[in-house]
Amino acid sequence: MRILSIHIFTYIDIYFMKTRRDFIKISALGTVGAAMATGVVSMAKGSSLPGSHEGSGSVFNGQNRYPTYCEVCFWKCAGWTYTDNKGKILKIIGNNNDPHCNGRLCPRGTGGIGMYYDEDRLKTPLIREKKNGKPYFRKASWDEALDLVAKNLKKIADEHGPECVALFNHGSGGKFFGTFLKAFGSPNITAPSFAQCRGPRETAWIATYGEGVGSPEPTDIRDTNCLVLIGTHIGENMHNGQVQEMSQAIDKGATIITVDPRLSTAASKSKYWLPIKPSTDLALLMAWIHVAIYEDIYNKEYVEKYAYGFDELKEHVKDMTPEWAYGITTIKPAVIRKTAREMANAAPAVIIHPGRHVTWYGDDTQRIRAVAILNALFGSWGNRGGFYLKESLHLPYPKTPPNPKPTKTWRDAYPGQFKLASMALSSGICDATIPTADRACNFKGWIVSGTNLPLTLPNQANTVEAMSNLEFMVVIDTMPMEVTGYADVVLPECTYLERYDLIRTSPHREPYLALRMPAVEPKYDSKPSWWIAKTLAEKMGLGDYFPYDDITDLLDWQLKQVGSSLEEMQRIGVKKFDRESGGLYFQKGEDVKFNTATGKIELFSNDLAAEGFDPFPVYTQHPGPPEGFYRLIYGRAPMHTFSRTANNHNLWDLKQENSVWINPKVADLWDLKKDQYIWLKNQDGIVSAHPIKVRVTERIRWDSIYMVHGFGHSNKKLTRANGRGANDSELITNVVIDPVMGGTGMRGNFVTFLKEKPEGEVAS
Ligand SMILES: Nc1nc2c(c(=O)[nH]1)N[C@H]1C(S)=C(S)[C@@H](COP(=O)(O)OP(=O)(O)OC[C@H]3O[C@@H](n4cnc5c(=O)[nH]c(N)nc54)[C@H](O)[C@@H]3O)O[C@H]1N2
Ligand SMILES: Nc1nc2c(c(=O)[nH]1)N[C@H]1C(S)=C(S)[C@@H](COP(=O)(O)OP(=O)(O)OC[C@H]3O[C@@H](n4cnc5c(=O)[nH]c(N)nc54)[C@H](O)[C@@H]3O)O[C@H]1N2
Ligand code: SF4
Ligand SMILES: [Mo]
Repeated sequence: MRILSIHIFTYIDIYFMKTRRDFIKISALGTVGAAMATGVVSMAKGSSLPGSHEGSGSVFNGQNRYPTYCEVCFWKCAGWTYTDNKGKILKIIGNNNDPHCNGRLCPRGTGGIGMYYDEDRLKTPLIREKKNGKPYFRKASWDEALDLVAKNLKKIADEHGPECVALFNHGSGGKFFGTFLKAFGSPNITAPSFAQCRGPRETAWIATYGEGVGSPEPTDIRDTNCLVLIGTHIGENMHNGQVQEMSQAIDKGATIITVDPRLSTAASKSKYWLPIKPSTDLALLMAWIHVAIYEDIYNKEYVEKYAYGFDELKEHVKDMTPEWAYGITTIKPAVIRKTAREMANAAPAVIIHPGRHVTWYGDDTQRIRAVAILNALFGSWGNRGGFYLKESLHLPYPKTPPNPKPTKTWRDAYPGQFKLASMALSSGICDATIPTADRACNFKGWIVSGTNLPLTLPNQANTVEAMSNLEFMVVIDTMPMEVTGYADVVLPECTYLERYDLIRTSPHREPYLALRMPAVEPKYDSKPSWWIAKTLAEKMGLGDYFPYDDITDLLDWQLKQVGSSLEEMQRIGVKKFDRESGGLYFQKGEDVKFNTATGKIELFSNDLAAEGFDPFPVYTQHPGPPEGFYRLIYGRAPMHTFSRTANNHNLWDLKQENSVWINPKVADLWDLKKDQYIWLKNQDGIVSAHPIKVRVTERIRWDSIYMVHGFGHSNKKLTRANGRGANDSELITNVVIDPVMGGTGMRGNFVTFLKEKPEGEVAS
């Protein structure tokens, strides 16, 4: 019998408040020859500097090439960075042996060089000071800056306990700060990629299949016969391998069904585009489940063998007919039936895609549960053309002392709530930083690595208030972003092209390893995270938790445990291993024990029932726009990643600002013209800080407007991005929390249009 592995939670989590902290425009930037910190770092083999690129990599066609994996988004494609003999970076191209990219990077990956060359980069550590009551940043040496961080963290630990420090992280460097924080005594490590992104999906999948979907998603798109995309806009959402496989599937004649209130790129390539009324997808999903069961077109053999709770499900959806769903979704019953039959015809080679950014309306775990159930009815999980059974390689880690046992976690701030959240909630920790009388747990210090919280968490005023209440905040970033303006200490990380990180071990069809190594020395006075975290740990007497002198020693040791070496990986970049967990798909009739309470795929969720939630998804209505307002929906542009690339000159050249998509009927009504700049005002009276260009298009429903997230920067130090386009985050003031796992539903916000600059009303 195949026993599916237990889902391991890699992040645990926290909370808290106090000094008035105003945003500072970083003004003290400039090159500085600050002294190296005192950390003990010994020379690595063949390297002139710790973690250096020199003496490694390889020569290819007369150029030097160094393996890397991309950090412009979290698909982590492996590639090669090429330099000339003077050490100038020439290009980055994909590694042919990497299944994340198959040798081809997306435009953002190719343009990643722009991060290295960006002249607006953070160049030296900075310390917040005050002169005549006015805050400013002054340049500092690493030694001084890290001493100050150590002193403040120690003070918080002494006065409130180390658990009152939280780490917010997104990206490779966060792992080192995670090691540091756990050694320091806090379990409160969080990333916005949970409660602002795929948290509901992971929770729904664990409740149904006993394991999360994970990243990259194990969607077997290349062999699918039918791909259903529900508000997931692959093609604009540019996750490389997925986009490539989708185009392969289209070439092979797969049916694409896209459900989106907007004619997305994916919708334009689809056989069926269902322009659903936003916020009603759960009704459509339940109607599809109804059709699958009552037209008897579900996969009986699979359901009988693997699923639990079918009879109750059948009863539950009895009245959830396509006619019922039509009144809610505006999708015609005939279309609902026809598309359900398309899925059944393709089954089990059908994928109802679980999506990725799924924190929409606050009942998101239940919506994704419906997606999970529909996949189970068609037998796609563990079948070719559905979802393959992913595998990754475990890399051993050298022995370190045990971490101190924390006495409290972020969960103490939410007694009895969010028990099914498998990771800490960034929004939850942010909220618990604002002191309230009844809160058992409050946060006093934040370490922020690689996440631009004011643009990432909804309800910007709340985030700013939380930061104002902190006793201490240190930010590790590559750029002067909104978040760095609130820090007490800013630490400049070098870009991914200038550093080593941990080996990439993400799951795929086969286990793969990928190496990132520096192609050039760090510019300015920037340092890699491994060095920053290790040096800070040493200053605090926690050096034993970083049991290596140089990152290369650690990587070489780890690689040797699995029969490779750093030298080999420097030459090949990516290494594939054999699967050990069995076949890529279930064998016909194979016995499988899922990691759920019943050992089955739970159509009826015992986990949800035990916590008092509906064990089957139930559609609830969400408020629609008030008169004269339109629902604010947002998404991705293929050439940008969130807010991190807006100032990258390569990608800025491709797209300099976002625009607001408005239906022609609405544009007529408001007399709005193409390319006119307007301000957006939301239901709570918040006006966008910057104006946004109008795009009049039939591709959006009349009741909604659309914009790409990540623009509308307000940090003047971003010379290209500042003031370009509008920022959706500041307009997201209504947040509906998912009661199951604490995700922040962000699509219940509505905007209206202001044609004149609204003096006195603009947010910042
Ligand atoms: N309104 C709104 N909010 C959203 C979303 C949305 O669509 N709309 N999307 C949500 C989703 S899906 C996600 S996953 C999150 C993403 O949230 P974030 O990851 O916070 O996204 P970014 O805005 O790109 O911020 C990344 C920060 O990391 C910095 N950075 C880049 N590279 C490095 C590096 O190598 N080292 C260090 N130390 N820093 C680096 C950048 O300069 C930037 O400040 O946002 C969520 N929030
Ligand atoms: N180029 C690029 N690619 C990226 C990223 C990036 O920043 N840039 N970020 C990556 C990350 S971390 C994530 S999480 C993913 C996110 O990407 P996805 O998971 O694909 O999606 P979202 O951003 O949630 O979805 C946006 C789509 O949902 C539609 N939509 C809005 N409201 C509704 C509704 O009520 N119902 C339905 N059915 N559709 C609706 C919008 O019109 C839009 O097409 O993208 C990843 N890929
Ligand atoms: S999809 Fe593009 S940006 Fe993301 S890791 Fe791959 S190449 Fe980089
Ligand atoms: Mo995300």
